[in-house]
Amino acid sequence: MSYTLFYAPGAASMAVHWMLIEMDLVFNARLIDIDRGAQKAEEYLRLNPAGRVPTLLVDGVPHGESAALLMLLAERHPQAALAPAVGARERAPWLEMMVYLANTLLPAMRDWFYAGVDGDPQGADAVQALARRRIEKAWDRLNTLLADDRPYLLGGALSTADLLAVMLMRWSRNMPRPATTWPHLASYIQRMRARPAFVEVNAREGLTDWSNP
Ligand SMILES: N[C@@H](CCC(=O)N[C@@H](CS)C(=O)NCC(=O)O)C(=O)O
Repeated sequence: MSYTLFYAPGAASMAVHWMLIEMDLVFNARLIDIDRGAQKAEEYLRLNPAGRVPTLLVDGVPHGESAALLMLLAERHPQAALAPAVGARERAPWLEMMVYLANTLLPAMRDWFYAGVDGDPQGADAVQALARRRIEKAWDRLNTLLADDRPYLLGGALSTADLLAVMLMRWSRNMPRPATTWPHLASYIQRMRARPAFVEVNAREGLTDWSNP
């Protein structure tokens, strides 16, 4: 099995990068400078027609979409146990959480950061206001879930949902109300940021602005 990840520091590729490290897999990492538009280069568009990161070459075949890549990796490496097995009690809540994060929270984040780029700049404020409301509703929901002191989103075991959620929580760090201001999210984030693989992905991506003191 061979993997090459095309990533940008702190971008939607981060959860995939983190998972590859968490699973201790051998992979290549290729930096795409999205600030300079490298995601729109013809060569990259052949791999990822949307012109976005991440792209993961799996045995030479390109695939995109962060949540799908996390689920695919979990399926290809069941021994890492980052997804509940088919038929397990936690399988349905895991599927539900992955789709919720990918389908509700991630697009709201995209709207928050790209309102004036993906849409009409004149309407950007209204798009951002709605995005903010959706994002904060998601933090309310996850905060309530974690109020029973479960260590991970699905209960007792780390899963791809944690990697995706924590990456998204990181993105809120400069928002008016960052995820860290919700009490149960704050302690969850603290625990997740202490994971050696999270520390390592930050180091490899050169990120220093959202780590534990
Ligand atoms: N739904 C996609 C979203 C990917 C995405 O929006 N990536 C951003 C970085 S976080 C990107 O590539 N931005 C550059 C651009 O849109 O030009 C996923 O989850 O993989």
